[in-house]
Order: sequence, then C-alpha cells, then structure tokens
Amino acid sequence: MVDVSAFYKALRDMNTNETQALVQDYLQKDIPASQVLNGGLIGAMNIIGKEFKAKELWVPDVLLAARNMHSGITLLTPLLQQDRYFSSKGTFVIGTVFGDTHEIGKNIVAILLEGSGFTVIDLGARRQCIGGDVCCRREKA
Ligand code: B12
Repeated sequence: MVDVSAFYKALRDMNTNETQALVQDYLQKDIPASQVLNGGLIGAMNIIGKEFKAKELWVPDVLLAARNMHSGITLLTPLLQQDRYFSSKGTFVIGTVFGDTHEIGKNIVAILLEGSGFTVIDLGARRQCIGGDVCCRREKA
C-alpha cells in the first residue's frame, strides 16, 4: 500500500529529494512501479489539483509540484518500459492541442505505450493540429 499523504507532503513542500527517496523506498520494497505512480505520485497530484481548484494554491505552486512529480516519474520510467517487446506493435503520435500546456498526463501515457511495445512520437505540448496530422501520415501511425 502506497502512502499518498507522504507523497502529497513532499510535493507540497517542494521537496524533490523526499519525492525521489519515497519512490526508491517503495521500489526497494518491491512495490510495482505502476502502484507507486498511480497511488503515490498521481494520487498526490490529484490532491494538489483540488487545492488549486479551491484557490488554496496558485499556478506557480502547481507548476513546482508538477516538476517535483516529474522527478519521481523519471525514476519509474525504465521500470514502466521494461516489459517492452523487441519489435514495435505500431506507432502512436502524441501531443497536446494548440495552446494547451498540460503535458504530465500525455507524458505518462507515452511512457505506458512504450512499455506496452508501441513506438511513440511525442510532438510535445501546445502543438498546432496540422503538425500531428502530417506526422501521422508520414510515419503511417
Ligand atoms: C498541473 C496542472 C497545471 C500545470 C501544468 C504543468 C504541465 N507542465 O503539465 C499548470 C500550472 C501550468 C497549469 C496551467 C493551467 N491550468 Co491546469 N491543472 C493542473 C492540474 C492540477 C493537474 C493536471 C495533471 O497533470 N494531472 C495529473 C495527470 C497524470 O492526469 P491527467 O492529465 O488527467 O492524465 C491522465 C488521464 O487524463 C489520461 N490521459 C491524459 N492524456 C491522455 C492521452 C491519451 C491518448 C490517453 C489514452 C489518455 C490520456 O491518462 C493520464 C494518466 O492517468 C489540473 C487539476 C487536476 N486535478 O487534474 C489542472 C487543470 C487541468 N488546469 C486547469 C486550468 C483552467 C488551467 C489554466 C487555464 C489556469 C489559468 N487560469 O492559467 C492554465 C492553462 C494554461 C494553458 N495554456 O494550457 C483546469 C482545466 C479546466 C478545464 N476542464 O478546462 C484544471 C482541471 C483545474 C481546475 N479544476 O480548474 N495547470
């Protein structure tokens, strides 16, 4: 069982070292990377999101929490990807729509798709739709 409140405290305190230490600690206890991601990092970010909605936190706080969350995801990425098959099952082109900076969910989906054996072309955030369309045709995605 992952203690979401410990992750929440680390995100809220902007303590990247603590976030990474928690991730390492759970991995050493053989807790699956997907549980650490969903129960810990994403769970904590959901609480931050509710506080943002309630105007208890401001955009810079959320941005710093998101960066902190990313430092934990970086440690999980190789484990989430390790089940990848040798040959690709197909290609996904992924990106956020024009003007949208919300990329954390997209980045997680990209990692999980790669872990499931797909090739992922990540166009990044705030893309014009036409870029994705052209890329899909070029890559036969
Ligand atoms: C972090 C965050 C930010 C950060 C983004 C940092 C970054 N680099 O990504 C910052 C601070 C920059 C930000 C800015 C803004 N934000 Co904001 N933000 C959030 C917050 C708190 C968390 C989003 C997040 O990353 N969640 C964690 C990820 C893992 O979850 P997820 O995105 O849902 O992704 C999962 C699934 O949706 C799914 N998924 C996602 N993508 C895909 C793609 C595919 C193909 C598939 C299959 C699945 C899938 O899988 C993911 C993994 O489980 C949410 C509130 C919340 N609780 O969601 C608000 C929220 C999204 N933001 C909101 C708003 C309004 C804004 C601003 C307009 C605020 C402002 N007034 O400036 C700006 C927008 C700026 C812009 N031009 O885009 C609103 C959106 C409301 C709406 N429905 O339109 C929310 C819901 C907050 C709210 N309740 O008001 N934000």
